[in-house]
Amino acid sequence: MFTLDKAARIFPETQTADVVPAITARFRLLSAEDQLALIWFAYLEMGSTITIAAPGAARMQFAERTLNEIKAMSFAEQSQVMCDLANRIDTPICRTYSVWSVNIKLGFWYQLGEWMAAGLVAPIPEGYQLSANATAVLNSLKEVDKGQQITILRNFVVDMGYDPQKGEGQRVMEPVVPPTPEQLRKKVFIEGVINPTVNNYMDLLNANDFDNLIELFMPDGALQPPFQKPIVGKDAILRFFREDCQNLQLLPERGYAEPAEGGFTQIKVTGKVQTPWFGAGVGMNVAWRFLLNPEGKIYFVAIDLLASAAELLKLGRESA
Ligand code: ECH
Ligand code: GLY
Ligand code: GLY
Ligand code: GLY
Repeated sequence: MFTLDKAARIFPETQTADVVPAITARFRLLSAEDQLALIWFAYLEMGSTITIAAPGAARMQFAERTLNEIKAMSFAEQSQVMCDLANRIDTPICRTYSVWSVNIKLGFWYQLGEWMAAGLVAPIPEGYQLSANATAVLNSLKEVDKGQQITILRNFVVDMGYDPQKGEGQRVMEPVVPPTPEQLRKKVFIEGVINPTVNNYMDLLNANDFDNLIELFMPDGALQPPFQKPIVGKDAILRFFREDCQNLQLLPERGYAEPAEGGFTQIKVTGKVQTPWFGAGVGMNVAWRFLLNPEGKIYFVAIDLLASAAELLKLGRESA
């Protein structure tokens, strides 16, 4: 029978974007000053080719008090706060930051970036020279595709702050948007796969219909986001959907299904995903690797960020 470990190894030839954890690890070894300057330079450069959407008010209300506190500080104090966040020091602001959902963290930095550009928050010192290592990391970052770049940038932001509970505590998240009304929903078409569970998964996630989406999973089912450990059990997966998965756009293109042992079915689908932060400006190349039980419920699904666009065409055994 399948265990979670075994399920995670279906379609083993799927090539994921290993550059993402590799660059993230090299980044972590840099000084806080280098980290902040590197992100600033990367962000400026990316801004010339892709547009980031301003976070909405519903999201920003949670960071507002901390942002105003920072805005009222001297430049020296502001720089200290930013370095503390990067160094993951135990301070009140670092603790507050750590309980925010990913999107609130991103919104917080989005605002600080705007204020840095406007001269209201301490800028990266003019003429700041990155160390040789930091320059090398920045150059590596510039070479990867946009979907990989924004994933790396997001990792940097997620990693900051000080969390005494190591992710186990209650999270501060923005309100959950209502699901898209039935008549406005669109349906995906996946070449090569006709499977109601997989199609419903895509359509319900695209409609922010998390309460129905979660019913596609087995009670002990698991979902593995890119470069993360599986999230196990319906409660935890539903929490993740509500907290991290609003307004995503899943654009599956093609797939391949085959029987697995015990009456299970394994299905690999490839396509693109858009985040509301960048919309159609960045299409991330992804694979979904589903393992369904004989009743068609999801025992396991992994979402992988692919190494390259060529991976979109690698599906079943015949292409291996
Ligand atoms: C400044 C300098 C000082 C330091 C910092 C700065 C600001 C940086 C800013 C960065 C903003 C970055 C952003 C990144 C957003 C990335 C979003 C990504 C989303 C990926 C989503 C995926 C979804 C996949 C999934 C699918 C499923 O089927 C199930 C669920 C799920 C410059 C001031 C820090 C402002 C906004 C990468 C792949 C498909 C797994 C979610
Ligand atoms: N040939 C199965 C796989 O993609 O790994
Ligand atoms: N947005 C959640 C993830 O990509 O892991
Ligand atoms: N405005 C970006 C987002 O909603 O995630």
